Parts: sequence; C-alpha cells; structure tokens
Amino acid sequence: MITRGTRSHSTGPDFSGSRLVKKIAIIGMPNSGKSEIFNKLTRSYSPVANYHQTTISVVRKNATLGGKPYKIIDTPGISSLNIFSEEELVTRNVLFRERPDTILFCGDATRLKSTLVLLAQILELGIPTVFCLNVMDEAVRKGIIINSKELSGEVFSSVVETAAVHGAGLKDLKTAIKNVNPAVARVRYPAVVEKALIDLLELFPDENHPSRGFLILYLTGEDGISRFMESEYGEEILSKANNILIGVHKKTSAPRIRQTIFNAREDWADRLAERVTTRSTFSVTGFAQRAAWASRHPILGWPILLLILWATFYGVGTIATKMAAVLDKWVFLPSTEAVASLLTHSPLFHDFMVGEYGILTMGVFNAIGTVVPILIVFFLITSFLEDVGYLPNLSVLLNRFFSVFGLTGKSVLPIVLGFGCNTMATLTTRTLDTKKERVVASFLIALGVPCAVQLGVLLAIMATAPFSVLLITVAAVFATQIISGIALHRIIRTETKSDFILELPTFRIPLFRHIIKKTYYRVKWFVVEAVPLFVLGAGLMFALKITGLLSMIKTGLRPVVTEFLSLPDKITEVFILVLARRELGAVYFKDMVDAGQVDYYQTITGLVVITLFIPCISNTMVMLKELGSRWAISLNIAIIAIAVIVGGLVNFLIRI
Ligand SMILES: Nc1nc2c(ncn2[C@@H]2O[C@H](COP(=O)(O)OP(=O)(O)OP(=O)(O)O)[C@@H](O)[C@H]2O)c(=O)[nH]1
Ligand SMILES: [Mg+2]
Repeated sequence: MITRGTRSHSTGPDFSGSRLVKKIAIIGMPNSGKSEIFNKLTRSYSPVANYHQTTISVVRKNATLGGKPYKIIDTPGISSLNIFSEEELVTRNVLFRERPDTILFCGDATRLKSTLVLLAQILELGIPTVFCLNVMDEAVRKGIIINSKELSGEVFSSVVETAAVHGAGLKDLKTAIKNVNPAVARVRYPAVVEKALIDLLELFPDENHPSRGFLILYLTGEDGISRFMESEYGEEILSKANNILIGVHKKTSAPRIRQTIFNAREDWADRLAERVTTRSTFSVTGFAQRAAWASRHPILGWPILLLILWATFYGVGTIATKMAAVLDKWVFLPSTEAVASLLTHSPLFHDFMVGEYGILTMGVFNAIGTVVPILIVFFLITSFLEDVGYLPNLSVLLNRFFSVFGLTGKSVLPIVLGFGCNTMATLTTRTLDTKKERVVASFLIALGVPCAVQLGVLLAIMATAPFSVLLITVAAVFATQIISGIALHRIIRTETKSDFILELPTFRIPLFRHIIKKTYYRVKWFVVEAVPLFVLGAGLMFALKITGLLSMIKTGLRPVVTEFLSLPDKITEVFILVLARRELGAVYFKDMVDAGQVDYYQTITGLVVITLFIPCISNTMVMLKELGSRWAISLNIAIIAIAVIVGGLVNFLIRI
C-alpha cells in the first residue's frame, strides 16, 4: 500500500519544472567518489582524495550530457539528513533550498549497508534519483559481488555500477540521468510514525506539500526544520503541525521516535544488502588491510612515518635540487644575462627587471626555478599518500599524542592537511566538533605547520646544510608546538572533548595517472596563484628599497633582528615577504643561504623563526572568518611573540 505519505513526489513548491537547465545534485556519503564523478561529468577538477570531507563546500559547473545542458553540483559528503556538522548543512540546504531536478546518488559498493541507509532517506525526498553504485572495482577486488539488477528492482530506481577513477560506467550513468524515474520511498515505519505523517500531510495543499523525508525530519525534531516550514508554508500551518507533534510526543518521546525511524532504516538496509550481496572467499585486500593496520599501529606506525618523512626529505633535497640546478643553468641564467645585456643603458630599469629585487630574478625565476621542482616532488609524494589512504591512519597513530592538547585524532587530519596548505586546513577545522578544538587546531596549524611550498623550500635548505641543522630546527619547532599547544589547552578551560570517530579507508593502490594529474593541478594552481604574488613581492621590495623605507624598517627592527636574534639586517626582508606569503620569504631565505649570507647558527635561527612566524594573509583572513576577530588577532599576536622569543632562545642555546 502506498499512502499519501509515501507517494512523495513533491519536495514543496516546484520551481524546477520550468527550468531550462536542469540541476543535478551529486549526493552521497563522504569519500564515496562524488567529486571524482563530478570531475568526469563536467570535465573539470574538484579536489579528490582518499579521506573524508575532501569537499567542504558546494562546487557547481555546467555540463552537457547526451546533448542536454545541465548544472551539476558537487556537495560535501553526508551520512544522513540529520546533520552534525556545517558541511552536512551545506548539502541539506542544496536539497531543500535549491531543489535540484535530479539527485545523482553516489553510493560506495564496499559500504553497501551504510549507502542504503542514506539512500532510504534520500528517496523519501521524492526527487527523481539515479543510484550510482561507485567503487565497484574495489568491491570486486574485495570479493564482494552485488546483484545490481535485483537492487534496482528493490529501490525502484536505476542502479548504475561505476568505477569513477577508471571512468567505467559513466556512459550508462549519463543515459540513466536522461531517463531518470521519480523516487519512491521504500521504508515503512511503525504505525505511530506513519499515522503522524498522514496527519501532517493533511495540513498542506495537495499540489504543494512537503516531502515525506522533510516531514520525518520535522517529526524527529531536527534543528532548523520548523523554521524552514514556517518560512515556506506560514505560521498557521506550523502551529497546527506543532499541535500534531505535541500529540505524538505525548505517546512516544522524541528520542524514541528518532530511534524507531533509525532502526527501521537500518533493518531495511541490512536485509536488502544481505539479499543482493554475495561474497567470494577470495580476497586480495589482505595485504592492503595489514599495511593500513601497521601504519596506525602504536609501535610499527612510527618507523613507517619516519620512513615516509625521510623519503620526502631525500626526494626534495636531491631530486628537486638537481632539477632546479638544471633549470637555472640552462634556462634562467642565460635568460637573465640576455635581458641584462638589453638593459645596460638604463640602470634603474635593469635593477627593476633583473637586479637584486628584479621582478624577473626574484619574482618569476624564483617562483618557477626554485619552487616548482620542489613542489613537483613534494606533491607527487603527498598525492600518493592521500590516494593510498595513509592520512586517516596517521590520524589514529597520532591520536593519543594529540590528547595532550585536548584534541582528538579527528583534528589530526586538518593539521596534517596543513602541510598542504594552511589556509585550506584552517577551513577544514570546521569539521571539528567544538570551538575549542577549532581554535587549538587553527593555532597549531598557523604556528608550527609550514605549508607545502614553504616546507619544500625549508627542507631543501636543510638538505644542503649539516644534518644538525635539521635536528635542531625540527626539535625547536616541535617543542614550541607542544608547549604552546598545551598552554592554549590550559588557557581555554572548557572541557568538551568530542569522541574520536573517523572512518578508516583501507589502503588502495593509487592510479599513477591520478597522482600525476593531482600534482599537475596543484603545481598549476601554484603557478597561477603564486607567481603573480612573487612578482608583486619583488616589486614591493624594490619600491621599499628605492624609497629608503626598507632601511628605515631595518633600522627600526635592528634591536630584535640583529641584537636579540643575531641575524643579519637583510633577513628583515625575508620577514616582510613571509607576511605576504609564507613561501615567498622561505625562497628568499634560501637565496641568502645559497649565497653564503648567513652562517650555520643564523641558518638555524632563521629557519626556526620563519617556520613559526605569522600566517600568510589568506590564512589570517580564513582565521578571521572561522574563529572571529578576537581569536584571530590574539592568536596572531601570540604567534609573532612566540616566533621571536623561541628564535632568541635557540640563538642563545646553540651558541653556548
Ligand atoms: N578504487 C576506486 N577509488 C575511487 C573511485 N571513485 C573515487 N575513488 C577514490 O576515492 C577517493 C575519494 O574520492 P572523492 O571523489 O574525493 O570522494 P567524495 O565523495 O567527493 O569525498 P568527500 O568530498 O570527502 O565527501 C579518491 O582517492 C578517489 O580517487 C572508484 O570508483 N574506485
Ligand atoms: Mg568530494
């Protein structure tokens, strides 16, 4: 029997029928391959990685599928429409406020049961849905065989098997999108819930009633739903609905209703998954599972981590340095000489182009010649680790260690991501449950976690210096990070440690093509975004120099820079550049080291101060947005103070 409550083909007022360009929202659990599918369908690039919450805001793009124009929306992963975090709210808002014409539901064949639990809820929205069963390749490797025909019959919507990374099944997916069927809710709830749904539905006009899914969220007392109902249908309907709700709660408490609904979905998914799945006993993932286990093991995990760090250090120090030297010799030196010889008659213009702060020498050549080779090696390694699925396992390894800061392993992921880009990582702290965790994690990212480009350059400096430089710098930064982290943990008293829940992906053998592509995009982003900044940085220094401001700043900072830190005057220029962008300063410091302008002690002090020093402008902006001005400003002031004090202390200690 299909009651009105289950025949929910409407999500509310239908604005979509008249849309010329249909909207498709890609919805699914975290890490199920939504962005991968989005990229394939739109031929664009939304970041993809083997960990949860890669996508934290909505990405849209127009695409033509089967000759028809569509607007496709990539959304953050959700486990349910009952939301627990901001990214999940972002996705729910897409569903409720934008009312897509079609949902492209992206399931993970290796996690069929949880996929079905979410699907049950999505089908209740009544939006035509295509069920894309992704990660089929891995399911097959694990010996999981799914009868998708039977599954399709059970969920009344076409199931398309895909392995998005390999581009498999995409053609069928496009056909299914074109011929999509209306969605039909599949789960029946206990009588008290069904009766309440019918009563609620009576309140709304036939042609404009909310979906079954929406009413269920209302019944469970989900945050924000009443407000939405009021704005959409008016105060009167809401108050009648509230009366029904009060009546229901008299018989059954709200938590109980939630539990019943949850159980019904779980049962349905469990039975269905069981019915359509057969497992072959043969599995080739044993090794992958053991490797993942070892990488998070409290003892075995550490040597593995050290090995990875060493490989990165070695790769950046040798391969990248060699690439840079070749580029320098064959491209940049000859170009500099050629340009210089053209400008011999105009000393000012000569200096502007190829002088000490020339926009070519310090700007373009530095960015491309020094940084790009480092980034290529660095991103190849980090992209490999991301796709293998190492990072979530690393979070588990570091979990216990992080509890000294009042953080859970969940915060490790944003902090580890900080080694990619501080700004992005600070954005992902949004996934943490408490404000305190967000503040502490953002602080640690800004203080002691150098971003990819900066880290690459710093590693390259250390790789050519005596080994003790690496040891002392790392020890100093590490100790500062721990002491300041603990201090902040003590200062913010609130004790609201959240549970550590992180789904662990098993290791995957990444596709070589994929890693190359990721590295390519990241390097490309750097070139597009950072090269102009390098040029601006050079222009700024040039302007400061010819106006005499540079020497004034240097004189002003002399007590700190030369006396307290025992660094040469010139390093003030590095600090100014660090403010604009962290790696800019790091590269300039590398030039100073290469040119022999700093000695052994100054190299260490310089490295420590640059690593700890204030976040770049874009990271500061994100901190302002995510934490509010009070926290952002106090943390930045604390970071400057810590960088200078620790630098001075290190300078004092190493000279004893
Ligand atoms: N083996 C296999 N891996 C896949 C497939 N689709 C995606 N992946 C990989 O799975 C990981 C997650 O893919 P994403 O596209 O980032 O997943 P997502 O659903 O967008 O994840 P969030 O944005 O975090 O919710 C990446 O490493 C992908 O390369 C697939 O069909 N097979
Ligand atoms: Mg994504």
